[in-house]
Amino acid sequence: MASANTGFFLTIEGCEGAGKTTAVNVIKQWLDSRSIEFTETREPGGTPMAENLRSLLLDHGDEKVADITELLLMFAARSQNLFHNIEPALKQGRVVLCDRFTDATFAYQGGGRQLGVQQIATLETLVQGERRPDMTILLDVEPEVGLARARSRAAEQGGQLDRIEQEAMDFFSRVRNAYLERARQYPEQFEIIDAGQPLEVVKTQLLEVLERRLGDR
Ligand code: Z5A
Repeated sequence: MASANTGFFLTIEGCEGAGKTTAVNVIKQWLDSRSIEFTETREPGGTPMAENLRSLLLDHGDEKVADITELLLMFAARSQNLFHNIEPALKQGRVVLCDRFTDATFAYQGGGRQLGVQQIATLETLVQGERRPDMTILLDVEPEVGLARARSRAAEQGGQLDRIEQEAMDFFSRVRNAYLERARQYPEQFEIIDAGQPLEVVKTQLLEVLERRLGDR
């Protein structure tokens, strides 16, 4: 359990349509209800420059993005977010709530793009030093289910899927497997919630995790 006055770095992960946005809102309400001070951010993004990098990464363009370029831009954005948001907030003893972090790189670039673990781990140390999430909530869902949700949401909003969302199903199966492998490797960091369940069940389990891990703040 985390005690008050110590920063706490909480990240949310999952494949597309797992319900991260929904979960982030539940967590924010819970933190507010406890008067726990928090900083919310997301990756890639979180600062003006990192948000520009996000657009470069997700927008469709004519120029094919090399896998290594994608990897380096993810870490470039992360470096900005750590410098401007995450590290200062943790030093002030705040909870940092981050929608995706480096486990997404291990899952998408490592698993999805098959870049492997080693070079990502090297960049992780370069960019983050010792910094790792204190807790990661992994919303685990079958890629077919998550993508169907993401597609229907995009259709409802009249938008289109972003560049990465347009990958083939086996890409997302590798992403999911890489996430589950990370969770197996770091059981103290990860809390897995079955996000294929109805929203109310997911929400109840989320609140149980928050009480257990952050309840004494
Ligand atoms: N990326 C990467 O490759 N490497 C990295 O290092 C990082 C990121 C950090 C942007 O991420 C992209 O960047 C992402 C990975 C890559 N890949 N893509 N594309 P993002 O997090 O900003 O975007 P996203 O993954 O596409 O998020 P999303 O589509 O917004 O998913 P979500 O937030 O998990 O879903 P949601 O909006 O909460 O829910 C989707 C819909 O499903 C919505 O209508 C909900 O009402 C519904 N929903 C949610 N939960 C349920 C349940 N339980 N039942 C029924 N319906 C539900």
